[in-house]
Amino acid sequence: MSDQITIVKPETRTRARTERPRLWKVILLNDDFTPREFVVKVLQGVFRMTEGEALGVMLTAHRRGACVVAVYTKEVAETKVAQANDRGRVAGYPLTFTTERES
Ligand code: TYC
Repeated sequence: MSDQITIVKPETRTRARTERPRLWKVILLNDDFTPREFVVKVLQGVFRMTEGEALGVMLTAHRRGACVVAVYTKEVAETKVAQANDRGRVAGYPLTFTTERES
């Protein structure tokens, strides 16, 4: 029995891919200089909030120091943070948004 051939069957089983993309929080930081109305306008313009939603987020950041604005995939979060911070800088305000990974 020296001519035995081993037949290897290809492994065809695949594993289900159930991983979801990681999400990133966009966080608004309070400061003492940016006017409230300006913060509301930026939240409406960049984050597509209604005036009521934007007011709520602005007031939470004002009172507590920071507020989570929304969660997005990394690229969208970074783009929105850059757009929002640019609006503040162009207008001469220190308005700051940051992003951090969720969990
Ligand atoms: N604290 C600011 C003021 O009193 C308003 C403000 C609110 C600024 C929220 C930034 O994230 C902010 N004019």
